[in-house]
Amino acid sequence: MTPSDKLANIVSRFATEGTVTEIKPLGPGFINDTFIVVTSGGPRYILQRKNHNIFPDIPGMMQNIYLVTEHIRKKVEEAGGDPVREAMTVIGRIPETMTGQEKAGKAGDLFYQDEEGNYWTMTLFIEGSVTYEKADTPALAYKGGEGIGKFQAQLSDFTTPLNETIKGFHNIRWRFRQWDESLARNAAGRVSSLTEEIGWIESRRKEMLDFWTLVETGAIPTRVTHNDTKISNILFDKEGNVLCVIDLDTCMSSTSLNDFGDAIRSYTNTGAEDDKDLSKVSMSMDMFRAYTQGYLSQRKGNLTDTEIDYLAFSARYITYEQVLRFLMDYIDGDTYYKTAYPEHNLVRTRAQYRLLQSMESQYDEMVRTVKECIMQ
Ligand code: GN1
Ligand code: MG
Repeated sequence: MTPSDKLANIVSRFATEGTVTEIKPLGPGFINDTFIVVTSGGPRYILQRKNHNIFPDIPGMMQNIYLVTEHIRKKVEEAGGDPVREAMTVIGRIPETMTGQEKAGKAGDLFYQDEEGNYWTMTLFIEGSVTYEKADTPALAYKGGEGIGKFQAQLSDFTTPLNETIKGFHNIRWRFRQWDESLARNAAGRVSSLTEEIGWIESRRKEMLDFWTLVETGAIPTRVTHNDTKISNILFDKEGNVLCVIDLDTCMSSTSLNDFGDAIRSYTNTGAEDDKDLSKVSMSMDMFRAYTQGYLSQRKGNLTDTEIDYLAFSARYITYEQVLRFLMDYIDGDTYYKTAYPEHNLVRTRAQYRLLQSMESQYDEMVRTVKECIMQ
C-alpha cells in the first residue's frame, strides 16, 4: 500500500460525504499529524493522527471533545448562530466498519485505530476561517480574550465529568513530584551545571503551592478548561469575529485561571518563547490590558471574587510552570518537547524565566489593571 492508499483507506472508515479527491498535510503540528481531506460533492474534513505517547487515553480524549463540542453546538443553536462554523463537528466512523463490541460502546465510533496502533480522528473543516500565529496588536489580543471568554461561558453549565487526558497537567503539586524525581534521576547528567536555574524553581516553590492549595480546597472553583489558549487555537471569520476555539485535546476540568494565565504567557511576550536574545523578552502591559478586557467582556459577572483576585497571579503561575517543564525536560535529556538543537530546552527555560521576571516586576500594575477592567 502506498502512503496515499493508506490515508485513503483510513479516510474510508469515517462517515464522510462526497468523493475524496485529495488528502494533504496541514499546518506545522508539533504533537499530532494533521491532514486536510478534499472531496467533490461534499465538504472538506480534517483528519488527525493523535499522538498517543503524549496522550495515553485517546478514547477518553475523544469522548471529552465530543461532549464539549456537542454542548457548544446546542449553545450556538440557542443563540441563533451557525452551528457548522461556530462549533467543531466530530465526524464519527461508519457503523458498518465497526465490530459488534465497538458498536455497543459510545466512544468507539469517535476514532479509528489502525493495525499499527495509531489513533485517527476526523472533524469537519470550518470554511472561510482565519487563524493567526501570533497576536501582534492589542485589538487582536482583545478578540482572543473574547474567544476564550466565550468558550468558558458556553461551557459554564457543563456538568459531565471529563476524563483527565494528561495527569496533573497544570497541577503544580504533581509537577513538583515529577520535578523531584527528575532531579534525583539526573538522567542526562546535567543537574550539577544547572544550580542557578534550579534555584529559580526552588525559590518560588512555596508561593506556587500556596496558590494551588486554593484550587485543591475549592476556594478557587474548578471549571471546564481548554489548557492551550494560544491565539492559533482560535478560528476567526474574515471580518475578524471569533468563530470558535479549536484543538480541544487538552480540554479537561481545572481552574479557568490556567487558561487566562497561559494566554497571557503567550500573547504578551514581546519576544519569542525560545528567544536567545533575552533583551527582546518582556511582558507587554498593553497586550495584558487588551486580553484582560476582551476576556472579562464575556466573563465579568460569572467569576468569583477569589478568581478575580488571582487573575494576575495566574500568569506568573503558568509561566513559572512552563519554566519548570522546559527545565525538567532538559534535565531528563529532552524526551517530551521536540527540540531543534541540543540546548533548545535550556534556551526556552531562560527565555520563559525572563518573561516571568518581567511579570513579577510589573505585578502591581497587572493587579491594578485587572481592577480597572472589572470596573469598566
Ligand atoms: C505544547 O505543542 P503545543 O504548542 O500545542 C504543550 C503546552 C506548552 C507548549 C509550549 C500537550 O503545546 O502545554 O505550553 O507546548 N502541550 C502539551 O510551547 O504538553
Ligand atoms: Mg496544543
